[in-house]
Amino acid sequence: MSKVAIIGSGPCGLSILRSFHQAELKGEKIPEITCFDKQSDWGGLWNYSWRTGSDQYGDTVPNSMYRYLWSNGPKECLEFADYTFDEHFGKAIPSFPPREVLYDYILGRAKKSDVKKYIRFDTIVTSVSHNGKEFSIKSKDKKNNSLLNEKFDNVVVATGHFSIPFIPEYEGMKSFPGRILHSHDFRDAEEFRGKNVIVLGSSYSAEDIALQCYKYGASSVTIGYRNNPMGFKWPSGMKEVHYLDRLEGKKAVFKDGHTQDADAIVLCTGYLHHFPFIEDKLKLETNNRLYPPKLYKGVVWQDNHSLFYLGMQDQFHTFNMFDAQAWYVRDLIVNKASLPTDAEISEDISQWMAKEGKLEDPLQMIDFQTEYTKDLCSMVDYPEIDMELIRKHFHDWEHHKEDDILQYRNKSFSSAVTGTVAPLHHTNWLDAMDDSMETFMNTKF
Ligand code: FAD
Ligand code: NA7
Repeated sequence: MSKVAIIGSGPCGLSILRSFHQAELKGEKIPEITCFDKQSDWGGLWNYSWRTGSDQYGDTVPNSMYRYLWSNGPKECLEFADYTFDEHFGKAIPSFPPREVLYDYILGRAKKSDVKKYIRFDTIVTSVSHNGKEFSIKSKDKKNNSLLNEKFDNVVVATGHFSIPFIPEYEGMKSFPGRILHSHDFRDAEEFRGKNVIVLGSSYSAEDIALQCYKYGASSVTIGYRNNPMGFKWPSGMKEVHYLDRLEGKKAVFKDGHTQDADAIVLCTGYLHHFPFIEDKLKLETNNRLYPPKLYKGVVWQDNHSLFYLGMQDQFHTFNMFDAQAWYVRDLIVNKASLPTDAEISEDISQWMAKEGKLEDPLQMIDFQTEYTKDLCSMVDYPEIDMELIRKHFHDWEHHKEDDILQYRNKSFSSAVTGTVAPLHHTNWLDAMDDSMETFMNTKF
């Protein structure tokens, strides 16, 4: 029997575990599976940790999620086709749940699939290499401080790419008298109540952390964009200016001449695709983009077809896209699907990357990733899901954000699997200070 290693038990790792379980239920033969996770529990980033820096074993903490994080897109866009929100919660719930609710949903499916038995927790993969025939994986059981070196036929890298922060330096940082942190280490917006906060960046982390600070009572929030502003209609107390030039004591001086006294600076400057444990010839090298290079169908390593990467794209689509990727990878591993020639693989990758290069705005990017996900779905037996409706939802969501960035989470969407229309939440997101699942669920919608 072939042996498969899955590195990571976040949403992507759980998707591929689920895909094997589904095949097994149909009576298909599945390989011998080992899943490694350096955390002590599953769910990846959704398994919130208060920790920053390193864990009790001295290993870096992968988690980048923070308290009060609510879904930043409609849950209907990420719903699993084979495990709906209705099935999990037994009733319709609003479209933008807080983290704990989504975590519960992810785990609900994982528990039903009985896949925990495959996962070795607190076990970090320290080396992946290939000798032309098989993979060697070195791992360390952090609890027992024991090392293992094992052989595998296939490796699936599902380690995520929002864990290792990219941290730039600006003039004056060394003498800045306040707190400087990366969004990776941001845990609780309450810390910034009454403070003047500078947020650098113009993507999802900058947007959400700036809004969090506003919501939980920061005195002012000044966002410094590098290339393009987010351009939302920010409420009074928030503004967007052009890029930090330098810090002079506690004064932040921006490229457009704007100045702002600051108590704290949050660097929302993105993350690195960082795989120090993978040997160079197998290592994905990319920035955060919709079609990383050298990955056929976004998942198969071009130079070694026994190696797969899941979820390495910049993400509009998430959980059901990870599923579509996982189902395809599973079919390749069990030889239910086959790959075209090297020339065709190369051509396919080039075509997708050329299309990606022409994308001009978020709506086109959404369309691109929807087409990509549809392409994968068309190749596998993933259950029916209306990707066209999801595309429309994402477009509407973008428009809602443009209309009012403080209100977009108060909208309702319909399920692309069941058709269920989400009820409106009892409290507007801006006024909902308690993000616990108990409070969120303990109401009649
Ligand atoms: P992860 O969730 O990062 O899981 C990777 C797993 O791999 C971890 O458990 C880690 O411990 C393990 N691992 C890593 N390296 C090793 C190693 N060497 N050995 C063993 N194990 C290892 N998506 C949404 O759909 N909605 C949202 O609202 C949303 N909000 C987000 C907010 C933040 C702050 C961030 C950073 C991301 C957000 N995302 C959101 C996107 C997120 O990327 C996905 O939802 C999802 O978590 C990706 O799953 P993953 O399995 O690829 O990676
Ligand atoms: P992203 O989406 O990769 O965005 C990174 C941002 O960082 C982006 O706006 C960059 O600006 C900005 N950046 C990068 N380098 C710098 C420097 N040197 N100075 C200033 N700004 C810089 O990461 P996020 O953390 O926002 O989002 C990651 C995930 O978290 C996402 O999937 C969400 O669901 C939550 P640019 O646009 O290039 O001008």
